[in-house]
Amino acid sequence: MKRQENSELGADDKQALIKEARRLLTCNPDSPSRRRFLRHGLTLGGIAMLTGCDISDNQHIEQVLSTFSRVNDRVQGWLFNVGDLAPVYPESQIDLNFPFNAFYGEDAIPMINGDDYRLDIAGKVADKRSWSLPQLHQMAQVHQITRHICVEGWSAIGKWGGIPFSLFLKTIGADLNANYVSFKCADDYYTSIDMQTALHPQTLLALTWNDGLLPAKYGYPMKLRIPTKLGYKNPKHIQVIEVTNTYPGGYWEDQGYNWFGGS
Ligand SMILES: Nc1nc2c(c(=O)[nH]1)N[C@H]1C(S)=C(S)[C@@H](COP(=O)(O)O)O[C@H]1N2
Ligand SMILES: [Mo]
Repeated sequence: MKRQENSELGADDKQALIKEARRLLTCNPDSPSRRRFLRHGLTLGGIAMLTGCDISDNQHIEQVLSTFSRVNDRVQGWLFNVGDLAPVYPESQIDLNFPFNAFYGEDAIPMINGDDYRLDIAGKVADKRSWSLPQLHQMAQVHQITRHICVEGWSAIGKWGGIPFSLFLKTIGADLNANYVSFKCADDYYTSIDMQTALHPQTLLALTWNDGLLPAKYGYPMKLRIPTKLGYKNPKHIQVIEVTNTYPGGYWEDQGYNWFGGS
């Protein structure tokens, strides 16, 4: 399936968008999202629309998410402005009991030996050499505190550190005009993102969580942290990164989850 991002909205898309916006406006008459929506009109980003609703209320998150999952990828691509930043939070708001989630239980978390771990690079990339963990840790590292939002109806704030993914892609000589970056994980999970999201300033190849090594349950030795995307677009235990023009899909996306998966 070929996807188009940021292309002109068709009449059907506009109809769908207006319908969803109307639904959002009526979801809670007193919510900040309603006020924000009225202030920003249709230029309001998907992020603001989502976080504008009371995000500490899980029922409300689910309500808003189900609204968004009915909006197609193209409309989401249009709502999502490349420059929009996901909210960041102070250290005091970090959730120390961060939830674990995967398509299996905690007993099946892949145990990866960091000493012989290699990150493989494939596709439209100039330098396909694989990476060891020490090599990755030697690259420039940044930290960010953001909210992870899962479609199953929970969200939590965490601190992740690692390499800005745009820097990594430039370092390996990735074709930045390619459409997709795909990820294959140690547990057979896979997902893919559009190049604009890959290059977003907050998209991080995360090696740490709360200033320590990324724990096994959260994706050791490395995950992609994308605060502008829902949880299932954040692959853990990454083994292969591929730059491609062929739509790669994803574990949940191939079962009907929205591919764009913006938050
Ligand atoms: N490799 C791998 N990555 C994955 C998943 C998975 O099952 N396997 N689940 C996704 C989903 S649905 C969520 S909500 C988050 C959960 O991340 P956490 O365990 O750090 O909370 O990981 C995402 N990435
Ligand atoms: Mo999730």
